[in-house]
Amino acid sequence: MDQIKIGIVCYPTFGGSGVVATELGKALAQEGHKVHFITYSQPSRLDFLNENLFYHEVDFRTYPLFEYPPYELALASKMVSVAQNEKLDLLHVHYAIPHASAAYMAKQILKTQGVVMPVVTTLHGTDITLVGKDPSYEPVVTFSINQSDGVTAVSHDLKRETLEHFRITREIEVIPNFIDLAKFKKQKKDHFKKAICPNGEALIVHTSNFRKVKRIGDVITVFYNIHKEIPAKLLMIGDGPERIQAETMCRELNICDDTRFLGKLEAVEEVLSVADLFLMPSEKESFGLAALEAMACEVPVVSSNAGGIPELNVQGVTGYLCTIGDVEEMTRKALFILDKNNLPKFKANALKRAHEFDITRILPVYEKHYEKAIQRAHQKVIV
Ligand code: GMT
Repeated sequence: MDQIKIGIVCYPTFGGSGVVATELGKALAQEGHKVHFITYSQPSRLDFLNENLFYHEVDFRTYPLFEYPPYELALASKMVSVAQNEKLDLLHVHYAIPHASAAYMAKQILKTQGVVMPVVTTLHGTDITLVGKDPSYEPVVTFSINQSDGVTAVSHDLKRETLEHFRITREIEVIPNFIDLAKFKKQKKDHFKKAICPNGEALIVHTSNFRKVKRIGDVITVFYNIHKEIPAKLLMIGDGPERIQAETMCRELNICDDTRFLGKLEAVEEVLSVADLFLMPSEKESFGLAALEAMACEVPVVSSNAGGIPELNVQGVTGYLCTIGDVEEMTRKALFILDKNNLPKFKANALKRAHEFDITRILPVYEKHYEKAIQRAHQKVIV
């Protein structure tokens, strides 16, 4: 496709949607597109320099009258000014709330100035499955999805759920999440492994934002059960509301010596490089990007069967899928994988599966989607 100028709007945090948006922007920039990130702080993975990458900060004023500062208005205004000044060809917003409705507003303002601004919305999960279908947001989410010139969802399950809960009148294309295998690969970190597992213990890892949907308690319980059977260590990466409870649980179960909470990490792949098993017992998960990152580092996954996880983790091949909350089954499957006769095969399969989600395969799909959205937006104006 011809090189274009794209405005990307996302949450700049460690969350999966922000990671996907940032990695996509970086890959597009390497293809020669000019990519302008529009968000309230520097995205955590926007960590490299490229002449095609730009960052525009949304600054929103607080005022004594505002109990809740109107971020969406400041964002829409910023989209308008970046679109005008940088002559953007397209806006791609990640996570519907409030980015899709802010983009709609920006598009309408630009229209009054004779500018056609195609908008692509990518649905990531909780913008649909938790927050979006709440009556306090649903009409706006439905409207802004229907008004987008292109809509993508990160899994078939998320598409299905969107169509089930919203009156959607337009096509949704499933474009799965991806991984940059040039970056996310197993690194040689023997000294690190030796420091954490001095006696050759099995190393279990969990990464998330420690929210309720991640079922952190199940992670601790499964680890406790594994630890009763074989020597093992647990590394918990990330931070969030459930962390204190998880730490309390570790103290009560007397497993603190074998569990470490590492907080938010920039280079997750360094820890994943020494892991033997990844746990993802989530209640909801539209895709499970953290599991894909583990698989790219040759780490098999024991997960729940929630949402879109079955589209990634292959039963009995890259790991196992268990009923949400079935910690006994998760323990059995974890111990099976960790058996030294089984582990090498699972590790190899995990990596092989990750290759199917390599950025080099997914990037052209996004580019095609952009082309169609641009055409559609311009045709609407002619009609
Ligand atoms: O978890 C969220 O609330 C939102 C989002 C995020 O920013 O972390 O996560 C969702 O998007 C990721 C990237 O597409 C997916 O890999 C996650 O499965 C999805 N989380 C949920 O559905 C709970």
